[in-house]
Amino acid sequence: MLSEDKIAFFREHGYVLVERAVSPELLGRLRTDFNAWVDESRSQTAAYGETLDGRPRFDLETDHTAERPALRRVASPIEVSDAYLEAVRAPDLVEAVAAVIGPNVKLHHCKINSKLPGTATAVKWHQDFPFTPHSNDDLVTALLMIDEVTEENGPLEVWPGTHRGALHDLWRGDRFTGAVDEVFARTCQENAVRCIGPAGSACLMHTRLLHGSAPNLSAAPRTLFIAVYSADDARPLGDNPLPSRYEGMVVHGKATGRVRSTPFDIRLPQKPKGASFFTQQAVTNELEK
Ligand SMILES: O=C(O)CCC(=O)C(=O)O
Repeated sequence: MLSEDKIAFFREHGYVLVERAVSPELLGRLRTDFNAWVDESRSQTAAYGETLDGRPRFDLETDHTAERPALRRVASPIEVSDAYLEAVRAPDLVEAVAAVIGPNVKLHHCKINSKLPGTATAVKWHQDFPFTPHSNDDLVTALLMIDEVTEENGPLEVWPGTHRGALHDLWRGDRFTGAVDEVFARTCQENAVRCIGPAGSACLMHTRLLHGSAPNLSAAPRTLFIAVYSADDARPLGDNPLPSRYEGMVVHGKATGRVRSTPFDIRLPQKPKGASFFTQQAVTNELEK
């Protein structure tokens, strides 16, 4: 169980580190499956595979080559790997999530974000809630560290406490870019705290917390299995950006048949047309030139 101190830390800062969220044995199988996907990606030149809505499951960074693979995203790995399906309902992980959003918890979507050594993959500053608005904001993004996450390998960076502040606009004109504007991003960076930890730890992050991450500058991989969970009475208000047959699966407690609403006012997101939100965020590079 998450200690009272850790629960209080999450309430205050909007994130918390959970150690040993999965067993070393399961961690080994998660790595094995991911390494097999990396090997498979060497023979590909563009995003490939298929998920429930017909978009690619495996997404490649623009600098991907057979010699230096840059597999940056696996969408809904739980549909193609027993190990990831086990991890998304790992008892220690989901109990920690339940400790911060209440006993009845369901899955919204999940993915792997990978930064292989020497690749350009980075994540621009954003909040998750504008991607996945729900009737209330009791949502947690759990980032399970498949590799050790260090200061150098492109750790998640958060601006503590911002989950208690405003929701930010991730639109530029008629484009949903999934990123805050360049000027505000600099302020976010000035306030950034890095979330590092040993493999097998998970960072639980409130859906409204501002966060981003820089490229991997090390020789070691940085692989995160990211699962978004909600309280059972938080009902989705937009399209799921990564629909899977496991959407809505109860991972802790029970389905209540209830809806709870809290007031907020945001523009609904656009679903990415490409394999992942990386293509949406890349639009800002053009807009900011
Ligand atoms: O992969 C990362 O470093 C960040 C992940 C992220 O921003 C997200 O899941 O919303």
